[in-house]
Amino acid sequence: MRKVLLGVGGAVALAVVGVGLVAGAGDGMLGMDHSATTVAGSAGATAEGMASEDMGGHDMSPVSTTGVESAEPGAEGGRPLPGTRRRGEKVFKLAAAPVRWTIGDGATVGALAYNGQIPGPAIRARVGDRLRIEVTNDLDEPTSVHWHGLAVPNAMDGAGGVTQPNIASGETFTYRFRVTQPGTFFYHSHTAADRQVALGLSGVLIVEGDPDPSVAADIPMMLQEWRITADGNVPAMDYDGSLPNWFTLNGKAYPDTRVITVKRGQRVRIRFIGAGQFAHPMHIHGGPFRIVATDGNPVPRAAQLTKDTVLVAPGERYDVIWTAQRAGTWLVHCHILHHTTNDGREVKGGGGLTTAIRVV
Ligand SMILES: [Cu+2]
Repeated sequence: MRKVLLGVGGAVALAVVGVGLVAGAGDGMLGMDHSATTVAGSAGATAEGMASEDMGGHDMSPVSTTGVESAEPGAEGGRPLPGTRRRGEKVFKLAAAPVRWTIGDGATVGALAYNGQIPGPAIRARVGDRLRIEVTNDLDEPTSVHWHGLAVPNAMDGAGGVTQPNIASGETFTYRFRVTQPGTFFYHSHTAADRQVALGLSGVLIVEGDPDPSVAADIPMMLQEWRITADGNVPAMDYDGSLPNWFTLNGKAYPDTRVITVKRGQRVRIRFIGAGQFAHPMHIHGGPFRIVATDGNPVPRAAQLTKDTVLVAPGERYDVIWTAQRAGTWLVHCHILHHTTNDGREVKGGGGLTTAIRVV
């Protein structure tokens, strides 16, 4: 009886570009209901060296929450990461550490996070930027960071144990590379990735090209899955007995996901990011969208598909442009409908991978 698979998650929010995007958090039907329960907790041991169950070698131990700080109440993940300029480089700092993270709908879990956020902070750069990203490992286990989709020098690729030694607990590794392609990317752990990514270690990375003035809102949507048990947060994996029971969009489960507000006629760019280990057919109500980029590569106009559902597999990114045609509240959700529940329950008309675009 094996279980396997990873889960992951992270979702990001934000990036509100341009005019007219009000991005009202949780008003109306998406009101927050922070009633309660702490789901995780537990387990005093540290993650490192914890004897895991015999799951074919996967370390299925829960994230320890002993002595772990909580993110500030109401905190969202994927907040823009401030950078500084130093000698021609854009300098960013990431620190991986455990955190107590409120997924929403009453669930708070122990998770592994960059800078205390799920998903990690959003790194935004421009084509041509030289990046210097200093990664500090404040976990009890080794880690590394891979820049998913970016063409970087091999030594900067972050494949722990392959292109670099793992970053030991307490140490810092500096990644330096130049970004040359505009598009939607993400970063994630590449050490014990089955476990660390599933427990939260990923974040959005966007390389901006020329701005598109016709887009009123630019919203990354990071899709992640979680397995929350009585023992705490354990890695969700695609195998029997390890399947996820919670799903997050930018680190939150509906009804605690962020609603996007735009005006009629405005266009929204949504950047779906499959950060987890499960495929999600993402569907938008109220009219079709055009797929303008896949995996960080622009799609030539003549080849752009117009659809209302796009299957976002693990590791994939789809940038879609949706035009607000009619006033109202239009749902955005995964069409594997188990993924729109919270531990099997539907709350306020949805759950998990559900949010909405409110057109005013
Ligand atoms: Cu799904």
